Amino acid sequence: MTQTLVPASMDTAPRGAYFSFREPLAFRGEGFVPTAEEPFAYRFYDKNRLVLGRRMEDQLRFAACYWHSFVGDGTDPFGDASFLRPWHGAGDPMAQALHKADVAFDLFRLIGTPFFTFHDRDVAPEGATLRESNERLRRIEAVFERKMDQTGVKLLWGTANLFSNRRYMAGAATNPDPDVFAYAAAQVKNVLEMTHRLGGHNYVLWGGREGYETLLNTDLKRELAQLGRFLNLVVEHKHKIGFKGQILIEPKPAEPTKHQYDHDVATVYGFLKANGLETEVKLNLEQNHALLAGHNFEHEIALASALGIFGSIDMNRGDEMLGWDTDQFPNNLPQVALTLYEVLKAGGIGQGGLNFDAKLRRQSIDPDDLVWAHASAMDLCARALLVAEKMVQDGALQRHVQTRYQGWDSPRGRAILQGECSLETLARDVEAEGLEPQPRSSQQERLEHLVNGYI
Ligand code: XUL
Ligand code: CO
Repeated sequence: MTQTLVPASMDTAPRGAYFSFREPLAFRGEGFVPTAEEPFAYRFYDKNRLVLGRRMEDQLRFAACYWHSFVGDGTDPFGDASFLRPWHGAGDPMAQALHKADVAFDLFRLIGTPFFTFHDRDVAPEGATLRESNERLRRIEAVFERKMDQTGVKLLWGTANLFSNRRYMAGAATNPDPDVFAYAAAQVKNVLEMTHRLGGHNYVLWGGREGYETLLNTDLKRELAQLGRFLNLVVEHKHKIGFKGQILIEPKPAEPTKHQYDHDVATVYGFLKANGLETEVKLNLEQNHALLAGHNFEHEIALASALGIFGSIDMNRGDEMLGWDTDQFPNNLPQVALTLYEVLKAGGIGQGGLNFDAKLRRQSIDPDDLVWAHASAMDLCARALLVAEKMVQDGALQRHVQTRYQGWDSPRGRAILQGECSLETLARDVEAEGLEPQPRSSQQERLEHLVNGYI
């Protein structure tokens, strides 16, 4: 049955109706004292403040995500929806999609986030056919265009949901059935073009179902080849339509599948190399995905940067005691400071951004909890950026690293790296010189003390 399509121009909720906050949150500085009239103001997020020569807003490029904040209903494996948003439950799904868009853009306005992100299925309900789904998406696109125009909020990235529908249970690009590959390709084509029309700065592919549960039913080699083909098609189409944004893969080791092909930065780099895509595709790194892969976030950012594939960030956190993807809002200052230090060392966030791929806890059921969660996370990141700025400006950490490797500037160090030595010549020199290298302290504790001083 076809659902009624509500005209794109019909906004269903007056601005500000959903949240008790009415006016955009202000920056009031560190001395801010909350009052009943103004319970929250930014203490650190001063978007125009210059940090290492760039406006804070441009250094951080915050984005709020559609899925957790407006689609998520608080359901967990043991319990039903707890948020009870007015656009959830029974009702005309297109009218609900419009209501959701009104509230989403009102949140963006209140917290002052310059960007947002979405999956196709977050913003418009799936239809009976792909054509119908695309038509519905087109209606929402018109609403987005108008709202983006009115608010100045921009699109950090769009993406296609290739994991929720049961057709994708055995994968999208890596499905044993080429019809599913074709369907996924058609879906990505549509969202990539929509992202392009909306001026998106990036397009993300997260392969939640691109993996497997057991080798007993899986041809791993074949699936990897399919995935390589798929990604090549995406890159080809990007160039065909003239999309200037970055194509980003988002690594994650597991969940929902047991083994995911885009495990971590190193794995994805190997995959890109094998498919000749290492200069075409970059990475969207997520804090909690790094932890699940057994790395810390800094490692993943530093490695991606070293390999030239650092693209963007999904900013959230896990829980030290839980080994699954809890997607919590960031709240740990030292952790985020070290993360942003690596981002600054990587040359900044570039065309990417800090997307809050984070969700409220199931018991945070008030509409205003969405405002508090985002605004607190933004202020925390701003504070962390100021710490990272101090780390860069002071330069003591960087100087230590430089000194530690300065031997490589010696004639021997250069000769080795320039390929002027062989095992034979090195062995001869060591013997002739009676060489005995002298170990030096790496001073980890002193450096950790320095970092605590910046915080
Ligand atoms: C899943 C995840 C996704 C991607 C977009 O863990 O992070 O939400 O960010 O598909
Ligand atoms: Co993510």
